[in-house]
Amino acid sequence: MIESQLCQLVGIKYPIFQGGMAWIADANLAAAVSEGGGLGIIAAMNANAQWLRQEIRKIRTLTQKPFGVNVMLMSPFVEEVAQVVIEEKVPVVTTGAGNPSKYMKAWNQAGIRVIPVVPSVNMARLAERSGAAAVIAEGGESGGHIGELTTMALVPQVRDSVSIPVIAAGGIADGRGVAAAMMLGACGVQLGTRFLSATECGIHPNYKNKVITAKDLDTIVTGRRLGHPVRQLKNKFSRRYAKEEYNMAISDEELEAMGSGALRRAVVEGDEENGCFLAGQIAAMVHKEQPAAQIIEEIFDEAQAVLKEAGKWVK
Ligand code: TUI
Repeated sequence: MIESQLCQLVGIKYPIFQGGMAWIADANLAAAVSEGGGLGIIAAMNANAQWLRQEIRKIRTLTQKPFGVNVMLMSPFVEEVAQVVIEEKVPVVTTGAGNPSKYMKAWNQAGIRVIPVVPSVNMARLAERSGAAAVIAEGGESGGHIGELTTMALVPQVRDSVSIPVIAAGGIADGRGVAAAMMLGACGVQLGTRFLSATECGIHPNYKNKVITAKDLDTIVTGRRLGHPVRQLKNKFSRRYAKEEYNMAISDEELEAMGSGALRRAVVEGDEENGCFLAGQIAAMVHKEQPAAQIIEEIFDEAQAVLKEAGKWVK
């Protein structure tokens, strides 16, 4: 058994969070992860209060265990979503793609444990000062919107800069990654891409298949020109977008419009040509579809074996 302060902090068996993946992390996936002993997280993404409230009420019919909501701070509905998590008494809120400071006081007063995703030491310090219970240090190996630093560089620097618990994310697929994250000073991990292959993950079969068959060099980062770099699988859409980013005859607005609706086309329609298939660099380490609970158990069996074995280096 791996004992971690993160388990006590949020009331879970294994110190693992499921990333709040837009269009993907709904009540079904989050409930399966929570039932499996991790923390399932519903992604509020760009959805409105009504959708989020419905998903929160749904997860409560599927599991009694703790769960979280990820608030994407660039959402046009962020204000109403920030209110819904209070009204619905969500136990844990993670945030992404921005600075959550302005919401922290109200969330803390409502008894919510707030755990922001941070891409830098400065953001980690700011999160601690404004009342975060922990931070998720996410390296650029991950899928979706990413920062500049790798997990290997970011996690120990964040660990040295704050006294709240640090959760590692980005580039972690299995027990070896969990063990490595703990060596870097993390007390737990957040995984996104690995859960794309969960049986309970409702993405289009084409999406699952693309992840399962991906190879090491199959992801690409686009969106740097607009200041929002995003890691996704290579396909016709991402290659065209990458090319147009360097085409100064195309305006920022036209570039923005090219990306609009692309994630939905991937998740819902499985459109292999025109969809945006967000995934991290470890997609190549995802081999088969299996229940979320089995994924978690497999990862922690391996992490335990690796951590035990690690002691053998010291003579
Ligand atoms: O948020 C994510 N991953 C995401 S969000 C998303 S939806 C989206 N799509 C296109 C552009 C933007 C968003 C898809 N994937 N991960 C957590 C994360 N947060 N990664 C990086 C950050 C982050 C970045 C800047 C957190 C804070 C931050 O602060 C900057 C500032 O100064 O406010």
